[in-house]
Amino acid sequence: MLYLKKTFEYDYGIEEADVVLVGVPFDSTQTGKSVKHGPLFIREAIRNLPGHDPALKKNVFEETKFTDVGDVEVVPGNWQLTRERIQDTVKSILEKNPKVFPVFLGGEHLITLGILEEIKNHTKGKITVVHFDAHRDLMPDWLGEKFSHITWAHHLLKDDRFELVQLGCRSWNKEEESLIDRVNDSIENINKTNPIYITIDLDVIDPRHAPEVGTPEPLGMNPKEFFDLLEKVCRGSDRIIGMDIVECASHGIGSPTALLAANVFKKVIAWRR
Ligand SMILES: [Mn+2]
Repeated sequence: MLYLKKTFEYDYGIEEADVVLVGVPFDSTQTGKSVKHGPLFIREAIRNLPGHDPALKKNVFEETKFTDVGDVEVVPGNWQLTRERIQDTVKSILEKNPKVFPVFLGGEHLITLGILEEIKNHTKGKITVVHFDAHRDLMPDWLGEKFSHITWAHHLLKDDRFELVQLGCRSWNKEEESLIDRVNDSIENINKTNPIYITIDLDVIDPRHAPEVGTPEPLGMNPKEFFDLLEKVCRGSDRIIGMDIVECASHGIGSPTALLAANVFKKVIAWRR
């Protein structure tokens, strides 16, 4: 008998899994607190979550086939090489199982760009990206650098395969304002037929509840408001094709921010169809 505790009690191969978990511990363009240990502490929080959800009257972890493939081996200080490795990893996963629901744990927000650049090659038509964040991340560059955690959404908007819905934003630079009219600000405006990818910067939640993030921003939502909004996007939807949870700057066990992230993971898996 092997007495081993993994992230999930049920660990399937990529080919047969419903959900694949991938860490992306990249933080080279981060300007605030380091977020490279986010995947480690979110995983630890997931490991300690009960699978049963009293509100939904089901055990989410028993009803879903999970696989945790580990972390992408990122190249510190080099986005282009890291981007290739993210894309190769996403490509391999989706070639093995086109129906699997990939969940990425960050790491800084720039990783979302690499993930989506590959996901679009495996998806038909436009993808609606529902982006929860205190910030818009629409800067054309940061200190002359075009690829940064606050420029990734600018790149995304230039690609007509994507439409962007930004929720919870409360802080941005003057340079970003010329692009705001190309972004939706309400879930009422979410396209009713497109596949949906969800990206969550944990700083969308108020720093009182999620203090360990790369760039905390006051006057955010409380967790209840956030989860209610997320539920409206996800509940009963068969259009959610992937998700990432980024900017987790946890540095220890029992981190409230990692615990919130773990609950986001569980709830979205439970709500989507
Ligand atoms: Mn942010």
